[in-house]
Amino acid sequence: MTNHKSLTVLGRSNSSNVQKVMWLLDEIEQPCVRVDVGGQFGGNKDADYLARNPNGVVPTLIHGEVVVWESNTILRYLANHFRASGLYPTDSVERSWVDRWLDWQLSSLAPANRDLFMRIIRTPVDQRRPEAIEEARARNAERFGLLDRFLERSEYLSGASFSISDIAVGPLAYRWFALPVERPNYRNVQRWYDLLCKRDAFRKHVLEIGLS
Ligand SMILES: N[C@@H](CCC(=O)N[C@@H](CS)C(=O)NCC(=O)O)C(=O)O
Repeated sequence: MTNHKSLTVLGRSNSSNVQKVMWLLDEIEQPCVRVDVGGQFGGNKDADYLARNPNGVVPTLIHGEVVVWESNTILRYLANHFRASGLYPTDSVERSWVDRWLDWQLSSLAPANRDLFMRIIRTPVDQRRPEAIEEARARNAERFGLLDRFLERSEYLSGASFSISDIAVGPLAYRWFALPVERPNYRNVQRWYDLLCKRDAFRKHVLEIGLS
């Protein structure tokens, strides 16, 4: 589908929530402009930013006159708008298989994953607390263990094909694999993650950005 309204993503490239949006835009071949906001760039607490996104977090999507925030909502919006039904099915049952993992990512995996990331990458070495890191590691191991059991019988998170639920969870799986922590041998998560690593857009927007 051709796009006559411009797409702008406000958010720094090393934010996992921005990465989801950039990854999907690449998958559906929609060009966009990304503007560095948040983190070291700031701007996300400025009045004009807050007028668009009252949470003061990134990402925010601007599509012509339309403003969308909450990264998983942005994924659904883009998939709907550009009719990417392969990535977000229109059938109500199949759609629920995608939605449940989007909700799981936001409510269950993200808090544990963010905690582990912040306690290592965003904490100076001399201030790191091993017991807090271990507690966050164990919570992540428990979440990925659940995923591992599910992926025993499913190629991707929402069934036989890749969807926006894989995009939502992928950047956090990258952090789990890249952070210097002990991991149980989750064969099914590893198999699924290897599939993600074959995708150019995942490599470009997640792997090549790295941990920062
Ligand atoms: N649930 C929100 C979370 C957004 C969020 O927490 N964004 C982080 C970056 S991943 C943020 O804006 N942090 C403040 C900053 O970058 O300055 C979403 O999925 O969009």
